[in-house]
Amino acid sequence: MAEVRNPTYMEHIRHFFEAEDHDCMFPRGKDYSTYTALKNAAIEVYSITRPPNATMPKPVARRWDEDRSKSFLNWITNGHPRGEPTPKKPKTGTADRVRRSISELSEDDVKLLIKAFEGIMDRGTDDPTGYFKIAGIHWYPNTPPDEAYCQHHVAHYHMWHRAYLLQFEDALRSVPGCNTVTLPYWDFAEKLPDWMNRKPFKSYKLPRAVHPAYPKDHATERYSASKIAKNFEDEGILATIEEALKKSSWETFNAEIEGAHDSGHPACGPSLTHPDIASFDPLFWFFHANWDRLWWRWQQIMQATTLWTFRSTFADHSTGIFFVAPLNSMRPNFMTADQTIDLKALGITYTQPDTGVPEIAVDNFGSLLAARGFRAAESPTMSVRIRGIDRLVIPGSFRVQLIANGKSVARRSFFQSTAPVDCPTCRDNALINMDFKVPIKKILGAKMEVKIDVFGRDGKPHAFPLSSVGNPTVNARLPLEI
Ligand SMILES: [Cu+2]
Repeated sequence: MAEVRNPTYMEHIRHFFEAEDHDCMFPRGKDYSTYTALKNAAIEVYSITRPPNATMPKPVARRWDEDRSKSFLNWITNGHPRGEPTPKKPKTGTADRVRRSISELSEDDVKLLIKAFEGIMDRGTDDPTGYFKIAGIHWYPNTPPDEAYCQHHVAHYHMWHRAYLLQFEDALRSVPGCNTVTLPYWDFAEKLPDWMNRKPFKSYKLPRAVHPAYPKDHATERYSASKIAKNFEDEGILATIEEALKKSSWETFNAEIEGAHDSGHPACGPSLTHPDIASFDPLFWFFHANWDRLWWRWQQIMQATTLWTFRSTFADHSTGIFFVAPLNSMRPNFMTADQTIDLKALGITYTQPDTGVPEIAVDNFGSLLAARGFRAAESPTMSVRIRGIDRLVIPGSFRVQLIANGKSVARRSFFQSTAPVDCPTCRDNALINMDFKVPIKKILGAKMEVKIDVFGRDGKPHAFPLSSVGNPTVNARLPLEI
């Protein structure tokens, strides 16, 4: 490689280190795997890797040449620019388990999937490989505070669900004759196929009560395929996913994609609306396989498919603590969070629809160097934050809307149980903010209001007064450009 005059961390520098380098240095307390860590250690790294007297990397064959060393020095003298990576096209690749879109399944594939689902649904309610027991891990009948497994709005949200899906897929494959089955995903851009309205996918009947509100024989319910498609459109979910995939930092991607996920749940039907019984609806599994596929898609685009490259996308170095023992642990008996990152190493891949690669977005709501000058965008989007919503008093998933002159201009939902106050994870994170991006044209001069609706067990929204949720405040910012 020739010397790079203007290298950036995301495009060049992070790739100067191989997994073996991190594996060797990390246990000795030398963490060079995130932007902040490497920036702080840059001079030291330069001195130990500089030819001809380098001491690192250990294998002589992998020592840095003059050009690489000079490129690294250029990065230091230019002020350690983070920059953006060139997005990479997501690929399917080879793996033991290829998870395909539900629309890609042949008639025979669907037959096999039916057999596997019925096989685990027929198992006893105490069988750890049975549908009831596995679905019950998500919330009811495991009511907090005794058992609260489910991870939402926390660092392990994606990792926990990846491990959970794997456990479910293993159960499907344990049904005799079904050892080749893989969990398919539901690409939200596609309408649900007709076979989703047939047994055993249409609904699941509880073999025993899980809560007074959900007695034995309660059947899960969801909306029609066309109503679901319309809800996804109205809630702007596909657009939010597209935006999330452009974010090059893990924290920003994670927050945006989980926001889209939160709006997706109530869009599907009454049972999926709240975590309480969401995973008993068979659609839950295809719905969540898609969120997992989208995470993997993002990992591929950002070249963050291994633990170390994944860490290179952390905007905040301290995010890394959640991937190191003991904070990496996930209950019940799941693998650890760091073990979920490399899906390929787990023998799994997803087919990825060819929808191109996104342009990486530069976050212009952040701070710019004043010395470089700036200007306001010509057709700007305003960033609006509703701050300090006390979610513990809201009985279930809820929706927040921005209303301009009586018309809804932006909305987002938040996914939570009907009794958040019982859950220690929710209590730790009681006051939340909701962020919206609104084209300023839509709200200029308009009378603005904020409206919160809580979804009932029947999925219907009911107005919830702002005064009862701690009187949240509004912050608004305009983006700047260089
Ligand atoms: Cu979910």
